[in-house]
Amino acid sequence: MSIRPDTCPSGYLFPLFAVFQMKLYFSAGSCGLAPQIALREAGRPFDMVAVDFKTKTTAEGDYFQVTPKGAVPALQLDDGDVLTEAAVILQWIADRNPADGLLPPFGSRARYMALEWLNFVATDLHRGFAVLFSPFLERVAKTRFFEGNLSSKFAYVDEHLSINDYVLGDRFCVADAYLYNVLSWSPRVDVDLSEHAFIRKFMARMELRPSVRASLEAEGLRAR
Ligand SMILES: N[C@@H](CCC(=O)N[C@@H](CS)C(=O)NCC(=O)O)C(=O)O
Repeated sequence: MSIRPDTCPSGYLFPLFAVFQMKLYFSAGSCGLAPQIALREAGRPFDMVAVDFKTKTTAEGDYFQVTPKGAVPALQLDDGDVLTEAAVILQWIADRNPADGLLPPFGSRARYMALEWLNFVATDLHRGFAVLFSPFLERVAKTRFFEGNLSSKFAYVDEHLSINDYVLGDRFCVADAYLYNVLSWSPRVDVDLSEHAFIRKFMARMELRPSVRASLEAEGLRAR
């Protein structure tokens, strides 16, 4: 938390707690969609700041000043601190708004199931998609990577969703927002979801949520 010494009108020094509206740094169609969905689920006010990947700038200036990683998402908190890493931002949003049930309670078995999913989406699916988006790899290498490394993961997700509406069963959590976010990239990298009926149903189910619809609209995107 940032505490800024300041002077009150009567001349005494006292700490002022700087309070800002949260800011979500994003780029349309990127992994900033999931935190945006979570913020809307939590009903938290926030501003959105678009990042230009090519120049690493925003309307405010140099994006490296916000995060030296230069990647989105980044969430500037209401005390001015900046949080990065999608899976961590999602946990922060959920934990700051416990009444919304965006993650199960600390210590519960269900919480660790949700964290398993967050980690799986981040390290297997998100990273896997990053390979498919890479400008440094030929199409043939990407196809081999998909077949060797990713297709079994899609099959796992599809099977799980065949008996669960959301990753935890019948209740939404922030891992669903992240899962939806990365799976929505499939058409952009020619991943064919036609064989994954339950993934497609999950995507359609997610797109019925007002938080998802509003987030897509805010990024100028359309439901599939
Ligand atoms: N480890 C980060 C990775 C974030 C990431 O890969 N962001 C991508 C968009 S989905 C990005 O900013 N790419 C542009 C760049 O790195 O220049 C996280 O999980 O949040």
